[in-house]
Amino acid sequence: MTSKSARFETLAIHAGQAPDPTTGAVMTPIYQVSTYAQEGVGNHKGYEYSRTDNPTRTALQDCLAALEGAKHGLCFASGLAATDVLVRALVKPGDLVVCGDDVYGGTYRLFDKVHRNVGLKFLYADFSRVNLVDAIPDGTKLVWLETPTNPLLKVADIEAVAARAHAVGAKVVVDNTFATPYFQRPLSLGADFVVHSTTKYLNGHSDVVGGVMMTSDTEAYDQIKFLQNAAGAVPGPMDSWLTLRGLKTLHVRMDRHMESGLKLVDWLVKHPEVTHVYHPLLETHPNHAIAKRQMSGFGGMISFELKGDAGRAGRFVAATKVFTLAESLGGVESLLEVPALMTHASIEPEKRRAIGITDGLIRLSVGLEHIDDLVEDLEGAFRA
Ligand code: P1T
Repeated sequence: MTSKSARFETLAIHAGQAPDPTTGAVMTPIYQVSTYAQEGVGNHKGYEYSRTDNPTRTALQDCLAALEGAKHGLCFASGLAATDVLVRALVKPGDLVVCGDDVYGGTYRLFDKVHRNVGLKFLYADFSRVNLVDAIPDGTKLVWLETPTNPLLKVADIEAVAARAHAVGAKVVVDNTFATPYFQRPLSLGADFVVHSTTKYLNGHSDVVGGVMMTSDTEAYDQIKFLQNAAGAVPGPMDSWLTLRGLKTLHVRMDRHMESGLKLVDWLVKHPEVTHVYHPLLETHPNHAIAKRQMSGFGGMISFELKGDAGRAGRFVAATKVFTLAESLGGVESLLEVPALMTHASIEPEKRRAIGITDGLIRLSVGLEHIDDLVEDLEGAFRA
């Protein structure tokens, strides 16, 4: 077994994965099994039933926890399943949750249309701008943030948010899906929990939907593990295995996503048909200094505003040939979409506009194709 002090690249390939003791298989097998033989009642080898634990899932959980610098990881059937269980484990009806104002539309939908109906209270704040004392009032029990945010790529100072949250006795969850632990480690900056949609960069190949939550708080982990088993939204062995395989190249993929992303940002900033580019590593980004301090880089997510009306954005995204018009992100293939009409359509139009998600905003997930093909593809769409 790899030592916990090994470097990121080594952990991504080995953490949680010793050669199979029975056969010597170098890669963790897909334990496609629902139940496990017991020699006598309760006398088993650590596995009873695959909702509770499955060896392929255990390997994935341990590898992810090692990458995030967490003691524990728990995987779920989707990013939203992880979010749902984490919130239900940490707060109860009547408790106040303060959430970033710019989060994935499905996260907002879960909080506003599901959790609010069972008595949780939500406040939304722009953690990248507001005074944190005003944003996180006394009595707050949980602070939920994405940084960088989806889709506006706003950056919050995780250390400052955690300091204020802890001062009022609240726990902090960072959705680290966009940055990945390769570029940002929220637990080392004071966050209590990290969640990911593993559907995105962690798996990286757009062939699995999954989620994970990670923490070093053993008491909270026990509660969340109880709920993971009690509610049962777990990933199957095949999905766990595919994600484990994807993780092995995370560092290599992220370096290339970043290289191509930065080239496209440079090109878009100078493009006469573009009015605004959102990217945390742009020096003109309002939170650039925090981004430089708390992230070692950033991958291939870029949002931008096109000159002209929303209809032009619709024509633009339908005209690309290498970039596929689709929801999701973080895969080897390039994707683009219009958040207002797609990933963030579940946010009421007036709220969306107030946050800054215009109907003409376009979001790119820059994949690993040749950069010249990507530039030529977008140039063709600008002319369409
Ligand atoms: O799709 P799922 O695996 O359930 O993950 C939800 C989720 C959580 N957090 C963030 C930051 C996300 O971006 C997502 C999913 N997002 C998309 C599908 C999207 O295209 O933005």
